[in-house]
Amino acid sequence: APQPQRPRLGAVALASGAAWVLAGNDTGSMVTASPRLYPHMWSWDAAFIMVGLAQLDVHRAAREMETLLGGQWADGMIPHIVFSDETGYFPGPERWETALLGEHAPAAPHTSGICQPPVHAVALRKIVDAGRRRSGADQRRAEALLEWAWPRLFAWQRWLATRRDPLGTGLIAVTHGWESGMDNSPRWDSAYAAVRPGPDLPPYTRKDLDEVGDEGERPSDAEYDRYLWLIEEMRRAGYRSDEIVRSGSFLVGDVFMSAVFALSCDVLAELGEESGRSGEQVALLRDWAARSRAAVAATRDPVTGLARDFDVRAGEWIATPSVAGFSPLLCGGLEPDARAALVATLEGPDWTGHPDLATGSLPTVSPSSPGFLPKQYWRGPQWPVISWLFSWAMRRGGMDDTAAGIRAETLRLVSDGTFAEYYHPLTGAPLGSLSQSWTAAVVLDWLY
Ligand code: 2M8
Repeated sequence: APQPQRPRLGAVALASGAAWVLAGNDTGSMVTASPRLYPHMWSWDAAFIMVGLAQLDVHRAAREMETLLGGQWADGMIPHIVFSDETGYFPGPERWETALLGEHAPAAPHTSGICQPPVHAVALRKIVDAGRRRSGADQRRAEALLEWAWPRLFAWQRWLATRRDPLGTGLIAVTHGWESGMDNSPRWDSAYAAVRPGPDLPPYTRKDLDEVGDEGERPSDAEYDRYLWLIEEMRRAGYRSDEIVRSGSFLVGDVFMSAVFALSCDVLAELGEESGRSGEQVALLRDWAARSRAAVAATRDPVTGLARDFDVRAGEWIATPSVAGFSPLLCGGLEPDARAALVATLEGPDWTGHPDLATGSLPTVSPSSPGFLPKQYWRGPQWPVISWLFSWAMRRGGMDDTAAGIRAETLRLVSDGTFAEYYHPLTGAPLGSLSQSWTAAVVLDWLY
């Protein structure tokens, strides 16, 4: 396989570089997702950033959680963006206008009106563990954060369980591809084909293309029209989640979101048990976890064994394979044979064992798949943060060897020291934004 040509950094230099990236993106109260492309706080980026910060500075990590939850809506939703004062991103607060139109949105800070995958309980776990390991003031800060954040994260999980389970099965639905975190994954192509932007879509100018030189690394204009149209629908529905789930043009049971939800319910329940939280709330978390775990397992394609999304509007399974197919490995729930088969697929020649890959980090789409586009955002590139999440969850689930392999191969990928948003799977070239915070953060966790 062709090897990346850039000089490689050793662990000490790599960890220093990662810490430097986080420091450079830190406004004091938030570490923005990246320096120019994303100068705000993104919900699931922030959680991964906390995982990295926890290794360096428990107090700073706790502060990050407080900033994020400072944008939480009154109904429990954690919005996908908490805006800084920067103007360099579209759609910004003036396009969303959540404080004006949405009854649950805070007046300040400015927030978007959709959500992202609920990885936040994992971040809280990491901060608490780091604090307890260090003891003293770090431990006190972490315990105080646990006390303060637990009910807020419980409210967030409850919002997903009650507002986003339209089929009543535990399969958590997204109302916009951005909510999945995997914006333009081929997973969403069929559902987006049914989204028809109206002639009254207010005009707009993209800003992302100013920051990423090669537009082939970003979603297309046709995709953006659909992203903006869904926001227009939400604005007109006053950001009422019941109305959006009832009538929005896009509603998909997201198997990856559901697996992350189940995982986080369990992690939050454990934290609750350790800190003497109400048995009733802990029991609810366990119930939601069990329900979503079963729902995730039930999505598997009978032939490939890969988990699938369900297009609620069309009433059909989405057959397009992607990294989300491995979602059962995040939350458990498979019989041993089925789990072993799914791990074998992950390590096999269509995925991390594909002979053309520069490193065995997890690609977002299989290089064997017709939808594979090696530099196109969520259509093939390797995202270190996705590999981190699978590695962390698989280690937790007892799949240590696979977890260690993903870690080692992804560290090899990122040892060029660019901390790119995503990487070309066949060459290892950095793509998208450089100095992306969540890439730096997960590298720090891996090296500590
Ligand atoms: C990307 O998404 C934003 C929209 O939310 C964008 O393209 O403008 C995605 O990779 C998403 O998962 C991520 O949270 C965000 C910030 O890194 O960028």
